[in-house]
Amino acid sequence: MPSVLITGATSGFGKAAAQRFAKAGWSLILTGRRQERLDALEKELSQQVPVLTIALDVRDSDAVTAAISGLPEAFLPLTCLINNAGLALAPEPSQKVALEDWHTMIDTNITGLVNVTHATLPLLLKNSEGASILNLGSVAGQWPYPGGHVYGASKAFVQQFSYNLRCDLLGTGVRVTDLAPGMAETEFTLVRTKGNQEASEALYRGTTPLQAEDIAEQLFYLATLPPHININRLEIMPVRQAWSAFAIDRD
Ligand code: NDP
Ligand code: 8X3
Repeated sequence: MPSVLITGATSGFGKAAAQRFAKAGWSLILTGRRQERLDALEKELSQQVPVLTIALDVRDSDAVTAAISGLPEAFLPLTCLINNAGLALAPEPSQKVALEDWHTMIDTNITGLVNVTHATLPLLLKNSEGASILNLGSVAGQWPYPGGHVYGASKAFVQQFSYNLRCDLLGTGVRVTDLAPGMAETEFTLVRTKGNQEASEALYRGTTPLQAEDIAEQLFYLATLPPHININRLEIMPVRQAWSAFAIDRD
């Protein structure tokens, strides 16, 4: 039975991915910080497949290493890592942002992803043919926009780290993908606005954003491709989202 480790499984893409992989019979290792949500997911999905939940902050490298090195044999070897835990903060311009918010994004989206990848690589290499690392990047990693500052830069890191990992893993059979979604309706904007429900609803109102299940479907597709195929980067937007013109400062 293949197994997948998902970070940030308590909400959005991670939760939908847990449900999608469970539907296909995969064993699940689900992590996130919110214990009660992990408990609810375990209750829901353990009727279908083996589920192990671990309350884990990806920023804590010692905790990440201890949790992953202590995974029970029943969940090994690992077939897929989904590096999904992440967040944006402070939609304001750079000059108005608290430094702490920048640090939180770097610590989570970059350091956290690196922590989990480093701890997990030996487990993926044990079952390397057809194994996958699926990293949640973003369109913000490639395309700039106002208020994107450190969030976009952290996702540019995810893209380049994914590509560089591929270079090192050549010959092992382990695939690496930077999955880069555009606007998707999850708790992402609620987190970004620090709990502003109205701002979150307003962003998605009157349009058709991606849903968490759309991304979960892409993750499952990537993880189950024939083992000789590596999709390096998969960028996906809603049809009702596109780029805009350059902004010009005028007198
Ligand atoms: P959600 O806010 O719905 O989910 C984010 C998940 O990340 C939660 O499960 C949260 O769990 C977890 N998380 C956040 N910080 C930490 C941490 N320090 N340690 C462990 N887990 C953490 O957002 P999405 O599902 O939308 O986002 C998932 C990923 O997709 C992120 O990396 C995001 O940047 C990316 N993305 C999102 C897009 C969107 O428009 N929604 C588009 C492109 C990319 P908990 O709080 O329980 O720890
Ligand atoms: C999240 C998508 O467009 O808000 O990564 O940057 S966007």
